[in-house]
Amino acid sequence: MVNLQKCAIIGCGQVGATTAFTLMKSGLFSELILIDLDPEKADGEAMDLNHCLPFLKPAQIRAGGYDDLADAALVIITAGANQKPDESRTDLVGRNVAIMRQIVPEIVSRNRECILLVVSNPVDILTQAVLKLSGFPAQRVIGSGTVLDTARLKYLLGRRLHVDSRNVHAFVIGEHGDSELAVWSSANISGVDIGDYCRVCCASESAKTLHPIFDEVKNSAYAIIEKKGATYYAISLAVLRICEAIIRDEESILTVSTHCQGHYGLDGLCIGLPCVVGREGVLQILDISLDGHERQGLERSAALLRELIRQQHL
Ligand code: 6V0
Repeated sequence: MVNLQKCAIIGCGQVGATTAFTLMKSGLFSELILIDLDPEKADGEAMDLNHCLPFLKPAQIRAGGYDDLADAALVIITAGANQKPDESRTDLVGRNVAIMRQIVPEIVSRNRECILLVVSNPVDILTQAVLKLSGFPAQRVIGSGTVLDTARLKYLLGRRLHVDSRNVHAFVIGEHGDSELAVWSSANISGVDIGDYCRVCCASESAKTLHPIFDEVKNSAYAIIEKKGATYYAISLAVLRICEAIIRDEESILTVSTHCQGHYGLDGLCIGLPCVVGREGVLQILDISLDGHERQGLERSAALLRELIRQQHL
């Protein structure tokens, strides 16, 4: 039996440490285990985080080894190389697949009941790798997918249309990377079609003038990495959101990376799609309607991922 109050994070770099901080502040888990190739780094992060506890809800936060994750309900993988300026996520594939080959057998030899949440990039390929290496049911191997990209689109649309980004409903789907796409055909503001919303509330805009915003979404990581070297705050909240959906069995719709078996005509690959997420992981992939242009974009994104999967023998 796994302990729903316990989570392990593998990789305590910028994303892993920020995720640990975010999870600790949320109070979602009462036990956090930090594991890193560099045990001193994990220990230093645990010490720093523990010093927050007098300001927060009680929790146990400690550096550990793989034996410590035997009863964790969730194992989050943030280990691996990150992008340097001018590198794409797919440039990381060989290095990070090799790291998954080290990590996953260590996890599954101790815990076969947990949910594995992959954050390292290229996240769709690594989710596929973790799925294959773990032998877990597909619903319990989840990638953070395009949850972050969807948040970036909501933020930018909200800012442009002068509306709370929580009232913006629009999905980014496909590869978490250069081939991802925005599903404009169903984008809406609290149920009002985005084109209609522009007409009623924001006459200077139209569905068409908003489309270039998506380039900014796609290039966000490049822009941030160019300026400060890495991205970690927003992804940590995206991870928290996925963890909440799982641990509280929320049945929330999130664009996580999941293994497709026939959905959207795609088969045998992990890719970001709107999914219902709850205690058992991905409960359902939603087959939302796409227009012809979006369907082609998704197929192009899937073709790119399929080629990387082939090259990596996954
Ligand atoms: P970082 O700061 O270099 O941290 C990586 C950590 O992984 C380091 O502490 C390493 O010691 C550790 N590590 C490496 N190999 C192993 C191993 N075999 N076992 C255990 N630990 C290991 O990178 P950062 O934290 O910035 O990024 C981590 C990953 O997250 C990268 O692949 C990023 O590209 C990816 N991101 C994914 C995002 C998403 O939306 N899915 C968003 C941002 C970053």
